[in-house]
Formats: sequence, structure tokens, C-alpha cells
Amino acid sequence: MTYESATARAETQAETYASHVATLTKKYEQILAAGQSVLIHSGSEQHYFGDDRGIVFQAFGHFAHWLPVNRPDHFVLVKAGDKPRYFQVVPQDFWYDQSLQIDTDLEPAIHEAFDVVRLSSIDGIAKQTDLTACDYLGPDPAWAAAQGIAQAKINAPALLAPLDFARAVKTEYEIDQLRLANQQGLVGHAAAAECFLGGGSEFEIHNAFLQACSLLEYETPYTNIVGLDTNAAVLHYQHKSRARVPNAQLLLIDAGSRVNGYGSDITRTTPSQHCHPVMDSLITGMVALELEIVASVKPGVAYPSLHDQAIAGVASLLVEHGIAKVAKSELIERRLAHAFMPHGVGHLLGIQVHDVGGHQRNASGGRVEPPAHSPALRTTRMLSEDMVFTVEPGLYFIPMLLDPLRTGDAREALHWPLIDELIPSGGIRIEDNIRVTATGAENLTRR
Ligand SMILES: [Mn+2]
Repeated sequence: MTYESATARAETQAETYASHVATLTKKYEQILAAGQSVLIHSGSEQHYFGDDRGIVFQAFGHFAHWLPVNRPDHFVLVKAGDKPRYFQVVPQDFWYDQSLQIDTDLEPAIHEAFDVVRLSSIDGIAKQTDLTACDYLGPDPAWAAAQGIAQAKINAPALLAPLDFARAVKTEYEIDQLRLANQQGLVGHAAAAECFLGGGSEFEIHNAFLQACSLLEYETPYTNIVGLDTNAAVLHYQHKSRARVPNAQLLLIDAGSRVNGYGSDITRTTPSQHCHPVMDSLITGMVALELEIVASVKPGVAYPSLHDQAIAGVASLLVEHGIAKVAKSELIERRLAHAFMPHGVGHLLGIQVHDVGGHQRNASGGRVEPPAHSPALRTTRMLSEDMVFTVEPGLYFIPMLLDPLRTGDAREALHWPLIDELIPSGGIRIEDNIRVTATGAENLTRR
């Protein structure tokens, strides 16, 4: 036992990657019928309509699950009993640098784990393998059909459903990448908070984050959300205003970093000395709530119960701070608390920031709908060991959602003068990335 755990700690990234590929190979072998093989395509380069300018490439998730290489027209061929084959299409090109070393430092490990075949054109694949015998998984069904692959074998649900479902549970290698992506992201968040407290604009804060994480904008796992004051109440606020805001009250920044294709997804809300004291206290309360929810995480818990805990916590804070004039239970039953937290408490996380399979019933497919009171909840899964997801309760003052309550039945339930004082403070979200352990949770964002 001691020997094993010491060995595990000593394993290099290359070793955990090798074991990740071995685990994935086994998973595919369970899913594939005898003699069946599947070709997984990273994707094709896309262009803006009527333009020769390419759209930033993002490899298909089930390809990225095998390889930390973000290139178009790369393929993995999996057949039970064989070493997986990796077809790298690297064109002869003097316009772009086509060398692959820049993507990852795992290149030697990739050569160990795969039978690597270098090709100068996608047409070379048909010469290497009988494509008509393969299943195809990927974003270019027209290409697959043109290779003679039958429609029934292109993105077959019988393959995709078990693969999507399995993505929620991470290998040791994947968890390590997510830990690193969190460490990097936190460096960015510290720089962002410092820039904000020094009077920086959204634009300056955004750049401070990227600089500290050593990321180009297109390398982030999703578009940074950087909102000062009322912009913090726009859930996916997309602009980065160049204007400095004198005496800004708070910064909400939702931003992550990425390591070998795995992204972190972290949100922090930082008050300044100008923050309304009630909002300042709500921020402290939301941090405590977020950590309480994380403390409830363990195998066998249904993810929607974490969401219910978040809504209940928001309701408590509304009562404690005199924003609500009715009991917590009434805020929940009448769905008034939901107007202050109109999103779900989180989502699966991994190769995709909203990772696949969040609503899937089981490995065969099916769907578990979110509860009617919270249709935006992105995960309805049962928690199991080594699942990774976010926990991100929020509390916002969104005029569009509050205005109907102001004039309706709820007008007596809420303290409108205080709400009007708090609308200029925007909103709060606190988000960490969580791994389920055998008995509880590992908070990847607070280690
Ligand atoms: Mn998130």
C-alpha cells in the first residue's frame, strides 16, 4: 500500500499518460464488438463564410481524450487487440509552421503509446487501412461518407453514448492536467484582482490575467468573463471595456487556463473598498456557501442536490441581509430565490469547459432532465469517484428578472429600497473545480 502510493507519487507525467492511454484502450475494447475498429478524427480546418481566413481550430473532444495535440486532420484508429494507431497529417507547407513539438512536451510518450504514422495528405489514410470497415467518430461526416463508410457507422450513438458517459470520470493523468490548469489559472486570478484593486479597466484586467497565465487569448478554455459592477450581473458578459471605472465596487472574473487540452474554470468576485457593505458581506457569505456545497460532495450524491443546496443558501443570505421579508422556505417554494441565481450550480469539466454527458442517464444513453424550477442546470448525474465538475453558486441583482417581481405577487416579499441600492453592485459568483474522491471531494482550486 505504502509502496504503491509512493510509486504513484513518483510517476512522471509520461507514465500517467501511458496509463491513461491504456485505460482508454480498455474502455474502447469494452465498447467495440469483436473485429470492430473506429477512426476518431480531430476535425477539419474551417473558414469564415466567403472568406479565406481560418476559424481557430478546436479538436473534437473524443480525439483530444487520446492526444494532447490540437491539429486538424489528425486521427486515432482503435481496434481491439491492436496498439492504437495515430495518423498525423502534416502537409508540406511554407505558409505555416507545421511542426508538432509546440503542442505538447508529451511527444516521446505519444510515440511509446501509439503506432505513429506520418502522412503528408489526408488521402494517405485510405492507403494505410480499409476505411470502409471502420466506424467514424468526428465532425466531418461528409468526408467519412466519401471514404465509403456507411451512414450507420458515422457517429453511431451506440459508440458515442458510452464514450460521452465515460468522459465524466477522469484518469490520474487527466486529474493532474486539471490540477495544473487550476494552479495556472489561480496565478492569473491573483494578477487580475491586483489589477482591479489598482483601478484597472476590464480590458486591462483581462490582459493581466492572460499575461500572468502566459496564454494567448485563443488558448484559453473559454472566453474570459470580466465584469465590473453592473456588468457582473450579465452572466456571460462578453465585452472588455477600455474605460476605467472610478470607485468601482467589485470585479467578477470567470476565467481559466489550459494544460494539454484540459481547462480550469474559476470564478472570483473581489470587492474594493468602495463596495456597498451589504454586497461585501454577501460576497463573504457566498464564499462560505460555495465551500459548504463542496463539503457535501461524495460518491452517490445526486448533482441536483448540490444545486438545491445552493438555492437554499442564496435564500438564507437574502433573509439574513434583509433583502427578503419572508421566510427562507417561502423564497424557495415561490421560486423567488431562483431569480437571484438563474443558472445551475455547475457542470462537468474536462476537455470541454462544459464537458459532455451532463444529462445522460447511463452508458447506453437516455436523459435525466433538470428540475422544472432550474432548467439551466447542466448536470443531473449521480456523483462517482474521479468525476470532475464545477461548483459555482451565484447571487445577482438582474433588473430584467427582478422587475416582474416588483410589480407582481412578490412585491411584498422583497425589500425593494435595499435591492435598488444593490443593483449597481451587479452580482457575485464563486467557482471552484472539484474532483470526487472515494469519501468526499478534492478541491482542485484550493489546495
Ligand atoms: Mn463554469
